[in-house]
Amino acid sequence: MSHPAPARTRVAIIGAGPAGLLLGHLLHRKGVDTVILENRDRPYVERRQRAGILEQGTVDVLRATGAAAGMDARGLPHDGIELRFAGESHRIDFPALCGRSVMVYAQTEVVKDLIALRLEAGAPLLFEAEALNVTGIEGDAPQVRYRYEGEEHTLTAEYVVACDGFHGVGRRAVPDAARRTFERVYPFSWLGVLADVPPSCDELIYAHSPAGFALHSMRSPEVSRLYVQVPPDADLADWPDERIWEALSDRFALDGWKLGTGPITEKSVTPMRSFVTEPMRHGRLFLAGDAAHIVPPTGAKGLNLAAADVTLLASALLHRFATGDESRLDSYSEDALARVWRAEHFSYTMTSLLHTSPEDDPFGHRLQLAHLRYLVSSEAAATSLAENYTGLPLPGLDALV
Ligand code: FAS
Ligand code: PHB
Repeated sequence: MSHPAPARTRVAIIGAGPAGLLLGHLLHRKGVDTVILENRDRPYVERRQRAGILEQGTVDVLRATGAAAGMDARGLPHDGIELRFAGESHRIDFPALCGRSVMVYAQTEVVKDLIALRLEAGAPLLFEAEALNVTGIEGDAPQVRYRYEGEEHTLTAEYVVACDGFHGVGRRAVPDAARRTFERVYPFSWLGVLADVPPSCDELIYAHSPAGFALHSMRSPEVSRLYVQVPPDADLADWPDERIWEALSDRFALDGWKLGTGPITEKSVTPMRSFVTEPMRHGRLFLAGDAAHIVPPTGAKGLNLAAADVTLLASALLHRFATGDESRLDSYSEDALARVWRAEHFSYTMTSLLHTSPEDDPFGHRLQLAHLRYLVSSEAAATSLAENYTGLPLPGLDALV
């Protein structure tokens, strides 16, 4: 059933990924009028394979705001990860090191849960509604022009939040003179697969090998999620299932351990980049999630950064609507970027540590092994990894409960 094309709201949200859906949920449950515009259809958004790890903070905000039923029923709590290199395997014990853990619960499930909540609440969520541009952001009634059901419409709001990902239109509404971008593109990609085979491990395995990086994750006791480092321009046609399993087995190699294989049901190649745009606000336009920043997925930060952005922004908007005070909105960009750059550094460090790069040389390889050996032999080094991987406590959560 199509939704009438709304013309006015308090907060216009572009994008129904984790950022837009969670922001809409956090505001709607506090009685704030929002509209979410999503240019894809519901099946596409719900089946897009992406992240798999929720930080402690993301788990907390879903639980604290009534969006955790699916996660608590089907999520897999994980207390550690394995680092595998040079024929050795070492566990990083999160609770022992930093008192926090993570949850394995796919982004697809988080998105499905938040869409179901929004539709049950009857809050406006328009699929196949493409935002074309954002104007008036330096005034007090910004507008989103969008195409929906073959016609163009205008949505006027008090605030616009671009949660429209790396390729969205929101970021481009910030004047070039006001925008600074920072980027690093890596000389490799990840080939990710979903396979109908029980995971060969209880917790995630991050493997460093001379042939390249590999990651063994999972989606359930029956479904494995695995990644293998490939050249940046890798073509899936060159990677039949047999070659993928062979590369994974080789890179996880460990005496007495065998990788279970099975039917691959989905495969895709994801390029690797680090990207940040500053500031994350211009006038009445705010940026959140991948619209503002991208991290290489080695640190499992992308989805969790999006959740942190919108938790901070939702509490700032609620404070503004309740008191008229704009100070928290004024500090949103600076506060969010502090967390973004911490996550950028951690993701960059994990990526540089674990991947072999074409120009690598024996010296670089030895540095990686020395770093890995330090991580598994020093409590201080392992604590730093555990703190960053499980994530820092979410800002602004108390105001949302
Ligand atoms: P999203 O990109 O998820 O959502 C943006 C939404 O806006 C989309 O639904 C899009 O259709 C919509 N949109 C775009 N333009 C629009 C317009 N003009 N009008 C209306 N709607 C519009 N992170 C991890 O932590 N681990 C991983 O393994 C991992 N793997 C990834 C694999 C891929 C291929 C990609 C692209 C990302 C991956 N990420 C991973 C990062 C990913 O999880 C993001 O961080 C997360 O999706 C961010 O959520 P959003 O900011 O909501 O952006
Ligand atoms: C995943 O399960 O998709 C996943 C887990 C950890 C990562 C990246 C992806 O670092």
